[in-house]
Amino acid sequence: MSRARITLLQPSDGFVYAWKSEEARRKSKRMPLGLGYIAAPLLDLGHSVKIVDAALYEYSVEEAVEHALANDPHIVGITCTTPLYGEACKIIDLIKKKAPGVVIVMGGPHVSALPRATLETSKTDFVCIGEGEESFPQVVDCVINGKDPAGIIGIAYNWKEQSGETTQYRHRIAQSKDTTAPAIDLNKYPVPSRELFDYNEYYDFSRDRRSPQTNAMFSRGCPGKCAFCGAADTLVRWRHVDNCLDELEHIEKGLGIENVFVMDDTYTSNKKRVLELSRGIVDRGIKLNIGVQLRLDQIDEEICDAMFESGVSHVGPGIESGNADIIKAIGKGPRESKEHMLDKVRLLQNYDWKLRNSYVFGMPGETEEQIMETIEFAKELSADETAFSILVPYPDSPLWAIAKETGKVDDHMDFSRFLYYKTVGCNLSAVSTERLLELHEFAYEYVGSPAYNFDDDAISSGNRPHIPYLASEAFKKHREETKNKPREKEAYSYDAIDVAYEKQTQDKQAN
Ligand code: B12
Ligand code: SF4
Repeated sequence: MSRARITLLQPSDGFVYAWKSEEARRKSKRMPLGLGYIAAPLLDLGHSVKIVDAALYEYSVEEAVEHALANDPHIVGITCTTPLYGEACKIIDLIKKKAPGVVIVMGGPHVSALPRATLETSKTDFVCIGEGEESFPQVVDCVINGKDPAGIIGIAYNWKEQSGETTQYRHRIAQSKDTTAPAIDLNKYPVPSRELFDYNEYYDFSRDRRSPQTNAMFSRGCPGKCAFCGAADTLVRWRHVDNCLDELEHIEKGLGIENVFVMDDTYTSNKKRVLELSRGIVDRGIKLNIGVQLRLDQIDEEICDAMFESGVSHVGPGIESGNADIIKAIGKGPRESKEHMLDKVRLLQNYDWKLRNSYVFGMPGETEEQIMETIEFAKELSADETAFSILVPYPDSPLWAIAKETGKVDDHMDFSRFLYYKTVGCNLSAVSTERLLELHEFAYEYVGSPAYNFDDDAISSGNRPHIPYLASEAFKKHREETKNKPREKEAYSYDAIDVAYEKQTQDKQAN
């Protein structure tokens, strides 16, 4: 295969966080992991890859294009969430004007959900639908060697008078269970190429870390069924434990980064797995501040002990609502009652880690009383950080279809207001848009928890310095207090998930 010069670009998201101070914006940028993942196999094939993270430096369209074209690329690949679609289109227009020969490939959540509309409303040549590790190198091969793209799984294209959409396609990183193409094997592909990024420039202010942090992803997919989420009810695939531990070791020892946020949709989807991973981190002497997102119905004391011992310093459960009907409508599952959530949050509060509870309002038909119940519940639960989002029916979520039926959204609309905070992209609730925004402000004021990233002072409370966890006094004390306590008989199990994990583990041993 001939060598290609490729630029991978994330458009600027400055407008998404316009309400934050410049300093807070600058310090809460995160590495676009998806670009790192698709860069790695390209490098292995000998292509040259340059990253332009216009979001990190808040480049204007002109600046982004200047950086993107600086290495005279054959191809520019652009990642795109829904609100960034308009910005991405402007960048593409300017590239096509300045360098018409450059081939554009789009990927990411938004275009994976709406590939056809993307071809209709942008000047992109290709859309990679879903995971790009396998399809993108094949597209590069077609472009460089003038091949026919028709056989590539998971693409749509309008390229050189050829157009088409492959019938077999992949969903984004969350594979639908009835996917028509086999899900990619996560262990086959290299870890993200962090070295291509200005990896020391990514901080996570919300976790009070003034030192760099990076993201990692150990599994893809989620067994949950939340109506507003693109990952709902998807095939869960795990990377092998050793593979994840190697990556963590490289982050700590190779790159000298102390903070990692594991972006798995639910870190706790399988208990045995969490215990193995945690034990591995401790046994290898990896000392990192680790952040995870979890579901309350998947945790018990044993899991929490193991996570804490392994360096987990930030946990983020999705509580979502304090109203029983809304909890049900969201699809949280039979075990997520208010009582149960209260119990589990109290369990999490036994540990010296930072707890960030998140909530969402604006479900279809949700009333002001129901929203107020959520706000009261958030106050009762309390947390180091509380985040309230305003629901957006993203095109990859189950709610998109409902919003479409009501005529409130369509595939060709302006998506720049599809944001979680301070904006109502599409109001499906029973409350006026103005009132929703007022309730959102009120929620932060009333709960009194440091608002998630809302201003610099709020963020700096609840600090927890970097500590060697095994030696931590707090941990020793916790261990001492709990060691003789009978274990909670918590037989949490998503049977199908546990079976799937066993199968993947056995497959690894067989290979
Ligand atoms: C970390 C994260 C953030 C971080 C960092 C975002 C970033 N720059 O990466 C922060 C906190 C800043 C953030 C902000 C927002 N986020 Co966010 N975020 C995530 C999260 C949890 C992980 C992202 C990730 O690393 N995924 C792992 C990688 C491997 O997946 P990936 O990026 O999709 O990449 C794969 C494929 O899509 C494809 N691909 C991606 N790009 C490209 C490009 C090319 C050329 C090709 C060929 C292929 C390709 O190949 C990759 C490898 O398989 C996801 C949920 C999730 N599980 O993905 C939500 C998610 C991406 N976020 C979401 C949203 C809505 C937002 C916000 C709009 C929220 C807001 N504030 O209003 C903003 C938008 C900011 C932005 N820059 O777009 C939605 C997007 C839904 C949608 N339809 O767009 C998601 C999916 C969550 C959800 N389920 O609702 N987010
Ligand atoms: S919101 Fe969280 S728990 Fe619910 S489906 Fe999405 S990733 Fe899973």
